[in-house]
Amino acid sequence: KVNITINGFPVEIATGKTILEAAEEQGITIPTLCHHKDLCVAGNCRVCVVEVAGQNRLSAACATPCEEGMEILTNSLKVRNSRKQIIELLLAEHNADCTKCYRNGNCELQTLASEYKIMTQDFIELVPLKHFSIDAYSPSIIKDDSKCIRCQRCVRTCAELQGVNALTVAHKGDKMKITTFFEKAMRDVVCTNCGQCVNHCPTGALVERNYIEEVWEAIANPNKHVVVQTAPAVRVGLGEELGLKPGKSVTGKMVAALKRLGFDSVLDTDFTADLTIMEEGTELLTRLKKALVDNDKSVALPMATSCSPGWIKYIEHMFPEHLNNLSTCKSPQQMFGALAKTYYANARNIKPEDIVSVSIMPCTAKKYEAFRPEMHDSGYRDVDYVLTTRELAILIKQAGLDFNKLEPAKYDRLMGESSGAGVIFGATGGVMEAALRTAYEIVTGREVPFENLNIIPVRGSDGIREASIKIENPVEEWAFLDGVELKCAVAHGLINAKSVMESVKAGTADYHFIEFMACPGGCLGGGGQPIPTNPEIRRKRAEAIYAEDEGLPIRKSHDNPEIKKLYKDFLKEPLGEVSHHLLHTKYTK
Ligand code: HC0
Repeated sequence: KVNITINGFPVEIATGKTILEAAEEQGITIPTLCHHKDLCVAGNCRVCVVEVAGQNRLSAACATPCEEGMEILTNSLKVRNSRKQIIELLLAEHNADCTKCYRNGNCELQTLASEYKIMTQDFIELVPLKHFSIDAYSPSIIKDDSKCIRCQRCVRTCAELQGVNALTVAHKGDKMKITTFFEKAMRDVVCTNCGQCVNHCPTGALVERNYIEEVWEAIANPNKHVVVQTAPAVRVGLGEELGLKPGKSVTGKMVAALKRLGFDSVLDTDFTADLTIMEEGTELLTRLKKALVDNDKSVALPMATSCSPGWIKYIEHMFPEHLNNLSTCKSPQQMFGALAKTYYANARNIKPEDIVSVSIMPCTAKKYEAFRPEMHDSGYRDVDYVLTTRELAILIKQAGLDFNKLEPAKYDRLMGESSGAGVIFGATGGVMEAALRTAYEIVTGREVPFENLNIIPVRGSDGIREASIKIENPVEEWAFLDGVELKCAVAHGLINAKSVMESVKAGTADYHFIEFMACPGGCLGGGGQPIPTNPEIRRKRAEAIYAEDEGLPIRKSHDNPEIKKLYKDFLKEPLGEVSHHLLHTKYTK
């Protein structure tokens, strides 16, 4: 411990804490721009400066550790004037057209300008705004350099969290900018569309491409039947955009809001998450049989999950020689889309061309996924528009709905029922846990004991986690698995995916099955979730997801009655002909 004073008050602080952390512990906010709890310290914006007695220069609170006897002033005249000058300088080279900015109302620079009451302009506009470019070619992300304050959070996010390095710093001085390889469009570089740069950007320099007007138009068109699906993680994020504290699940109110917005049918991606388990679980067991019984050397193991589109794009770019390791299952979003314009259309007697399929996702890469050429197996584009959790909140606000006053409603039927296993897809490790719940029962013919339904080793926030389950006394069909130790791994955040894939490539990973999610925390930390994000917020969202699972009467995908009906009436069997056509694909890039 060290003893210091902050603004004259003596406090005891754990050794190694920075001034920024010490102040936060004392309930004092020091403004920051380049600093982010997910990232290493950069110390380049200087907005967090504080005065330390005995030192001539101001110190960056984010980069200065507390030392015994330090006397710190976080709010002296000198500190305030310095911060004010830094904010003014940033504004002088920032396109401060705030009313026309997508981040209007949730911009860290705007908030600081408001708090420090920057009402005048003492500096000339340093760089004419017309020199800046807008990259709007990506289906997921818009990059507007005129809004960039060069804090480099995006660059560090892309490198430190994702290991992708699609963004970099080019040039020096007033020409310095954040750009890509050869200044190409984001669409044309290794960007995975994950949107973590969007989540970590303090301003409107990186935002999602929004499809709000397109969806309003579809809803207003009397000739269109607009179905909407909601991803598992949206229900534990949406409340934050609407003024609630992190960690509150708002499933029922969200469904009620979607009905009020005018969607014709409100359905659930969790339903196709359950379906994914049926298909992917069967695929894993089939691969194991081929490898272990038939000794088929062409079978790619470990099998990797394929539902995170940022992860898919990552493996296409970085480990293309391992594309066969991917499950052939489409993601639940795309399975839903393919079924909406076939199974659902038939059952409701609606022409598929009259259906507009909208999905609400915590993810920006889902926008890209929906546009992929593989995703037209219904004969149409399977998913027409993808909105993020943030965009849904905008719809709700534009419609003037008082979210808190809405009576919770239930999803519509046919593709709206889900199990707890479908819900936990939204957290890292959830797909693995859901798969294990079902695979255990298929292989052993015995029910997972209730007290073992929570498969704790695959939960948590460590970037890479491992679990193994020894199979004992399987049913006759799976007798070859008797005594086999099924080895699994979970990785979230592409930097962790990278290290797992390096061991797969080196032949040192003896796993059978690996869950990969592009974003830290899994989808609940997705690039389309409410801003801000940090480890604490993600932990709360995860708690809400697991609580929702525990509260549901059905917690295993194969027990979902609508899934049973789907197989009976339409698909017939997992990995059958119809499934093969609609629900599976092959990535070949
Ligand atoms: Fe996910 Fe999904 S769980 S990728 O993380 O599998 O985005 O929430 O919707 O598709 O279900 C995201 C979340 C999904 C899909 C599901 C999977």
